[in-house]
Amino acid sequence: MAENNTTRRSFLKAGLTGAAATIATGAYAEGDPAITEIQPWMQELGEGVDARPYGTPSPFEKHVKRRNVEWLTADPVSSVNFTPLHELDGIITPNGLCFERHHAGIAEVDPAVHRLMINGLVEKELVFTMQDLMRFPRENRVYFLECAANTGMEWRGAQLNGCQFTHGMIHNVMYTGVPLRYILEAAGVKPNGKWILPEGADASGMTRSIPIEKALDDCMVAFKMNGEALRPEQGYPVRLVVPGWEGNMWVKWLRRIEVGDQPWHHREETSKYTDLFKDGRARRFTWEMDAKSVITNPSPQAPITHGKGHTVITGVAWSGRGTIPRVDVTIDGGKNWQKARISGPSFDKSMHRFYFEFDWDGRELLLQSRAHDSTGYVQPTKNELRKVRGENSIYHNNSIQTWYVNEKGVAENVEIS
Ligand SMILES: Nc1nc2c(c(=O)[nH]1)N[C@H]1C(S)=C(S)[C@@H](COP(=O)(O)O)O[C@H]1N2
Ligand SMILES: [Mo]
Repeated sequence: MAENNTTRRSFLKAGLTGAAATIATGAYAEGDPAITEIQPWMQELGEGVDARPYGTPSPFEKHVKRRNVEWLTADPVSSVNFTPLHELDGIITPNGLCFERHHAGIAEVDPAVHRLMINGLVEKELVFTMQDLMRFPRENRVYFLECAANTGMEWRGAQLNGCQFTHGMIHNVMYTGVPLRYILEAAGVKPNGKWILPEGADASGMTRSIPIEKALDDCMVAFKMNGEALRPEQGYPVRLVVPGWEGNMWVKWLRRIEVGDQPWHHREETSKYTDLFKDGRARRFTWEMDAKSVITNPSPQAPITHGKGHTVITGVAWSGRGTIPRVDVTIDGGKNWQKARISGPSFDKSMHRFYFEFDWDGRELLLQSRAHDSTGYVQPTKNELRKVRGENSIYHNNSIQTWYVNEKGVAENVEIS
């Protein structure tokens, strides 16, 4: 076995060296019209600067969009769509492509009449306008938001064919906002104030109990995403940011924060967002998102179309407990693992981008990635996770994903035991 590993490793290494030559040469095809013909866009003037006051992507990028799975939810206003992870690179999710999860549709809130109230166990109950919020010191931080139900349809077997659908309930955004601590300090939390209850201004009036330690640690009241105002889909004009914790707690259209001495045990933290064990007991208050990763290319929606030879594997990794110092990749279903290359900023509780380049011999592949986070935690296999948590869950499936790639480069969602 050890010998087999070594042979395989040195083979892959040789592949990498060979690949460098492939990158350097783009083959010239005699008479290629893309070279010899003058294209239409070179023959006429383009549009002027007044044509696109707010820019949108090229019409050739129309396929890059959020998608939903029709059978998954009964009605689009209480539904979810998915980030097209296989179309993205780097670590930032563009605003128009951030997945959406609404319990009562998109609230279209007028910021002029929107207020944020702080009440309950505070010295002084306060009501802020948007302008009041802007007068606190602001911070800029990049965080992922992952719905606890991301990958939830995969517990019992491989189901959805594409990383957009299996892993697309996540986005990674730079938020501008006010540390929640400043706002709570302005109101003065009483000594028995141990929990907060943020509430949304949409028709669902969503609420979640959050321990005061988290509220005073790194939570933010955010009004900008990636530099511009939050999109209505993401909670315009203001949302709560709860770094590293499940998406459900990131209350959108934030209108009120109540301070209390115990959790409220509302719907979203009792019947929902709890995991049922085999023996009927439930695992609840599962706030932190465990380390996870997925290969986004190749994947079922992004097959290998260039044939064998130099091939780039890429994907994303994240952890609710810190950074991702290491990601491993295997192309043979876990027999041999190699370190991937992480490129781009490594922020706390933010997405990381990894790459793995290799020389594909055209044979079938079983692709997997495995994240290690800064606490030393390693992403589990599906069976390891099932052993601990059973199969009743929807939430917190952070197990290793497998893509099978056939000789033609077509990829499929599979499970290996
Ligand atoms: N007010 C309000 N906040 C909400 C929700 C909601 O329906 N209403 N959905 C929650 C859930 S379940 C998730 S996963 C995230 C989704 O955030 P996004 O729409 O920006 O992706 O918002 C959370 N905050
Ligand atoms: Mo969610």
